[in-house]
Amino acid sequence: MTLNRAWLKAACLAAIHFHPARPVHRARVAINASRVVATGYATVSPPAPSKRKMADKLNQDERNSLLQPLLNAGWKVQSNRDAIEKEFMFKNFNEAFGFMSRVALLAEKMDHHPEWFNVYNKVQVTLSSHDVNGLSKRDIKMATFMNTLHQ
Ligand code: HBI
Repeated sequence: MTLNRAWLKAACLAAIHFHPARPVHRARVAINASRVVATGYATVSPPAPSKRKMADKLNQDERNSLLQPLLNAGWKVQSNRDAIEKEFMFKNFNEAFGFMSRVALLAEKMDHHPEWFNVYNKVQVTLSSHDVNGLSKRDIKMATFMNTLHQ
């Protein structure tokens, strides 16, 4: 048997052995899954907020000091949630999307993302920190950046 044919045979055997659709492989996965359910380890509670992130949740003094400049600049605290919101208007869609693009770069850098809605030249933004279920310094930083862009 030539070397090429030997390699091809080995490759075929490997493909058969590791193919995910292979019944044995599926069976093993099913057994593992049933075992997981049977042992009750299937549900995993969400990770508790890290100490670092909890540390940046706004305390009352910080709410009074850090939030006030934002409230003076058009941000509002939502009535039914520990979050802040603001509606930004731009000359056109291009300006609005440019704003969103720059904020998106910061969001990725911070690993902290706004909740927002855009239609044409309007961008409605809500900021809150999901991992601490409320406002944090990350929201203050992002809101301040947005205001700087929109001046
Ligand atoms: N964005 N607003 C906000 N709040 C978060 O807790 C958050 C986020 N973006 C990414 C992120 N957390 C990651 O740390 C993962 O928890 C998704």
